[in-house]
Amino acid sequence: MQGVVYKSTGSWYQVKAENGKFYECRIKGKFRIQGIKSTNPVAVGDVVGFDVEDGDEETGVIKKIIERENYIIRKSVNLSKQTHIIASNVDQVFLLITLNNPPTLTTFIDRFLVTAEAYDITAILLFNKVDTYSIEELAEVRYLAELYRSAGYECIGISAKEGKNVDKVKEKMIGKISMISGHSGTGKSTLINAIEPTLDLKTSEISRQHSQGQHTTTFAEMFDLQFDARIIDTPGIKGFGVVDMEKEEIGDYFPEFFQLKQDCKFHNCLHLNEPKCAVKDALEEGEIAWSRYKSYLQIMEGEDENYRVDQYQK
Ligand SMILES: Nc1nc2c(ncn2[C@@H]2O[C@H](COP(=O)(O)OP(=O)(O)OP(=O)(O)O)[C@@H](O)[C@H]2O)c(=O)[nH]1
Ligand SMILES: [Mg+2]
Ligand SMILES: [Zn+2]
Repeated sequence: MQGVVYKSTGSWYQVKAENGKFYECRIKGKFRIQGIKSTNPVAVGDVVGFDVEDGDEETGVIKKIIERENYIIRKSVNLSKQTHIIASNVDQVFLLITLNNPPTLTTFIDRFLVTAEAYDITAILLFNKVDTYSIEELAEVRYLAELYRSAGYECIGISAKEGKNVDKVKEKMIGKISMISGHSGTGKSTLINAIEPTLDLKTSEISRQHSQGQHTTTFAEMFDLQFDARIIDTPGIKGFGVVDMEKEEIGDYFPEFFQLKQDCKFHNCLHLNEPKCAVKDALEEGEIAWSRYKSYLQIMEGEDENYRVDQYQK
């Protein structure tokens, strides 16, 4: 039978078959596909072929994974440097961003966006918790939204809790598989509940002491919504390590750099110290955000994102 993985807990996979029925599946033996070394061989969103186990109508064994159209993969930022596929075969990803409670740094946003670009997945930025911000903080949100709009991304200010602009987000989800991502505590599950209250997903307050989320959602899970849409809730991610990219390709995953590349003197310009570089000129002119360029340098140097960048420096 063929089905789609809706949830993975590491050893068990919940697979929805074409007949609409769910099966608890395992995998047998070692799975290594497309040469990706990841901690999870099978990810939510994977289309899999599986056999129903003898004498049992509810369990099965996954035999193969149909080639993925795309996937979002990250490298953990701790010493293990393991790679993990967050989800596959998604049409778009919504990145939830909060200014504080918890803070989301531009370096994190940029790494996430680079990965989405690399796998050709549309990313939409949702600035959540707008109900909690002061006038100054709202100005900061506006500044960031403008920055990312000029880089080519759609940005929406929302309040998952109060429902502000949730309809706009919902509209974008029609007919698609959307993945929701962001740090723990940014409101991913709250947003999904606002879109589909019957799901009643678990949410928890962020820790007051550390302004961090509590990692309430522990496994990625896909849900069918009552309107024609599917959504994947994911556990909060701490850091986002970019997986194996060639230095020459990284600049192409910054859309505003890529657009200017043809005006650089050298066609293979890395926008570092080359003469007559259109990207560096635009940076000098203030047309490219300094924070974006800093993120670019960090990724080029293979630095991890904890290496602090003055994110609002212009
Ligand atoms: N004021 C306000 N609080 C919000 C908003 N969205 C979410 N929250 C709160 O933020 C806290 C964290 O929300 P969750 O939905 O659990 O966050 P999450 O991103 O799913 O977190 P993890 O599952 O840990 O990754 C909860 O206390 C929510 O009520 C919002 O728009 N405004
Ligand atoms: Mg959650
Ligand atoms: Zn250049």
